Amino acid sequence: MTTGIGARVPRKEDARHLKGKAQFVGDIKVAGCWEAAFVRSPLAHARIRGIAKPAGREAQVFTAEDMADLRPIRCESTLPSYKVSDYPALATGKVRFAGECIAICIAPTRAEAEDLAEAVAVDLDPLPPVPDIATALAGDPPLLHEDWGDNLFLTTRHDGDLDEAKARAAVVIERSYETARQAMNPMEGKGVLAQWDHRAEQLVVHTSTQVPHLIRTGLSEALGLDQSDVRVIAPDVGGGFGYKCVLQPEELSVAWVARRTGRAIRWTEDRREHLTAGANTRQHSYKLTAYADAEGRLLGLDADIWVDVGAYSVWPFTACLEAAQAGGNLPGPYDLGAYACRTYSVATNKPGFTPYRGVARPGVCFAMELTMDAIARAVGKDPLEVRCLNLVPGAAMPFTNVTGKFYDSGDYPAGARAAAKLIDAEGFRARQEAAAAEGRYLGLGYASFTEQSAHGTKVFAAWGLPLVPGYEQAMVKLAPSGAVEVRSGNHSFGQGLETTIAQVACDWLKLDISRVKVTMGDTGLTPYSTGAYASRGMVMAGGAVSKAAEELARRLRIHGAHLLQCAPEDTEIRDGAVWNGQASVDFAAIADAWYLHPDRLPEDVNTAGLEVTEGYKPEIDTGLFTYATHAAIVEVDPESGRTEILDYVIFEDCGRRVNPMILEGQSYGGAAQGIGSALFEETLYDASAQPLTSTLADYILPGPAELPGFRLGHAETLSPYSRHGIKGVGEGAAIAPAGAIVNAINNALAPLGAELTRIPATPHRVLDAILDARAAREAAE
Ligand code: MCN
Ligand code: SMO
Repeated sequence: MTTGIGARVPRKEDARHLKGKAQFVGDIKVAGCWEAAFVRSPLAHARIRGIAKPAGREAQVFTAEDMADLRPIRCESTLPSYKVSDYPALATGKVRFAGECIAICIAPTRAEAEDLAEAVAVDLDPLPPVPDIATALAGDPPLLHEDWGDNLFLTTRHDGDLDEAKARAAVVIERSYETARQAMNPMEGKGVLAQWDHRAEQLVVHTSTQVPHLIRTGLSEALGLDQSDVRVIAPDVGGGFGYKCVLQPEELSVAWVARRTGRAIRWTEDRREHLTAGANTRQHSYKLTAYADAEGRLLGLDADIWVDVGAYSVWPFTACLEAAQAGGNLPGPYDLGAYACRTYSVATNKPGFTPYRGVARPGVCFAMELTMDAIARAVGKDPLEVRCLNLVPGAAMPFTNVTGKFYDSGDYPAGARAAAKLIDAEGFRARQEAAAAEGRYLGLGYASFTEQSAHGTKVFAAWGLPLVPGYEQAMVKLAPSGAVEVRSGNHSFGQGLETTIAQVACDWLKLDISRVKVTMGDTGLTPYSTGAYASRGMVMAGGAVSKAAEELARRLRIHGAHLLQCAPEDTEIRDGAVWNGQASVDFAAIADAWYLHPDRLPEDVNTAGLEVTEGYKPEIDTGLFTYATHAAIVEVDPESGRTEILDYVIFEDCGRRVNPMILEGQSYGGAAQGIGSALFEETLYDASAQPLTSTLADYILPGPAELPGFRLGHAETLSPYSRHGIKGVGEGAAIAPAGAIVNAINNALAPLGAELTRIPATPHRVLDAILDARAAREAAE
């Protein structure tokens, strides 16, 4: 069986996970390691009058005053109107959200560190809080960053001329949409362990991250150390989902204290810290006006998008990634005529935004897909037909859309039709009618989207961010035993890269995956990589491994040919050996010749040996666009407001699939998170910006009982612009569920005239929509 590209290989990493032998930050044992706990602000907005350390324990407590030499997290961008926030590791002068770190306490155990944290007295002078966008933008609001003059991190505009669309429009759809604030909830929270290595003269930081090399860059800049004085190791990571691709203030404090005290220090995020202080994302408000002709063809779209991004910009993506991406991605997979959009990244007294699987697109897909259905209802057509009328067809590829996005390949309407077929949309009508006859409410909904993956240099450079991802390097080496070693500075944190980059190497070197050892995530052992986010891991790390493995294969054939006494052109690689006709020399013999018996090789042998480092970037910077349509059938109980998902299909095209089994897992997991957004998950704050959802009893995650048996379909349109035609897809399945499910709910409730425009679609909101529709009907009668 081949274990190369396209094989359904079980994941290499699963054995250690299933046996409980994996090593997360919390599993690492270091002699003399102390644990850290943070004193966190009880108020959302306040001036710090004073901090009193407990008497006799001063040496175990550190505040911003102690860390005067530590630079704050400062994320610049050259976008016009962007305002920079200084995000200190420990609050300085003022606190800007409940849960912000004020002091770090260290002790031999976490329990002792927490006791110490409770004994620290913080004197706060409350300031009026900014709990939401309305307060932030009201006349003369309290200011988070006084020198700004307002509470806006950034506004962006896309100006388009809508006059013709307005003049020609047969229908005009105006809607407001809201998506909830959320937390990512990876199984493993954030964790960091820092220690000074006297022998290497390095700060060694084990941290639960998707981006080890980036964290090294960020830490060394903030600490004022040379990058070579810092080694970052990401061990096993129990999920990241975007939360773990930014530099966190706790990482800075722990690193600083370890350096100052000379002691190993660890902090392990607990669930309450995660839910209240760390992970905030997703909260968007939309006001859309869509202009369409009588057939349902979109002529123009006008949009305002507000994003409640919290108090501080995260490094290196800023607080504005969501809104800027939302403005650029709202048109989605559609060829819409004219487009105008304004976005507002609004500062509030909440934790700063971090990216979350799909970044902005779950919100824009929800808004756009509900609008498509509203157009379909207005022109009296099937929502699938209206979609197909507007989706970019295969014949138009490659296609540059209205915001300048370059759709590299695929056939979007064909994908939507395939999803409809898979869910048996035709048969559904009869099913819906039969259910209606029994007084039951069934609905079918679609959502289509594109996922810009592995977008790189020019896209990020245009935002003027401190980090512009570019070339990715990887090393592939023939080990003395004849096995293969792959080293990548990217990381595997659940999405399976550890297995799939090995598969890419197997593809060139034609050996079984059990013979490939993968080392990732250690800046001391791997070439620079900006890491895995924006669904770039497979394309970038896979591309670099592919190039390096190809070159190693070429060198192996040269060495093998010499040992076989033939020309390299007359050889081929298979079964872990170089062959010339019936004669072969296996990799172990080639390795033996290079490492231990170079006398068997010619004098003019390539001295670069059997260790190859190559770099890679796709031929275009604008990204490879994966696309998909999700379709859901739901039943809504109008008495309780409960929604049950009866069927759910995903039809997706991510180019060449490296491991179809892993991809199924990516779809299931992503869609589960999307269903969380659609029906359950919501981080709530009260009017004083106090978090209300601080446990998993308040913040509702979907479990197996709430999830449907997903059914999947695939097309495999190779991208002409990436190695092997691969496109990224890790975020995709999280993008569409809210659109598909709420469209299905609205389809089910159409006989009652109810329409939901807000997620999560909790029973309470469903009932409200039904009651609102009834009240409107009665008022009209
Ligand atoms: N893959 C494949 N063939 C392709 C594309 C991808 O087989 N054509 C597989 C690869 O195994 C790859 C995985 O799918 O590892 C996702 O690939 P890719 O789209 O390149 O995404 P990244 O490797 O960059 O992973 C990050 C991405 C993002 S941005 C988020 S957020 C997310 C996601 O992946 N976080 C995850 N999926 C996750 N899955 C898990 N279990 N945990 C997370 O934290
Ligand atoms: S949110 Mo994924 O790490 O781009």
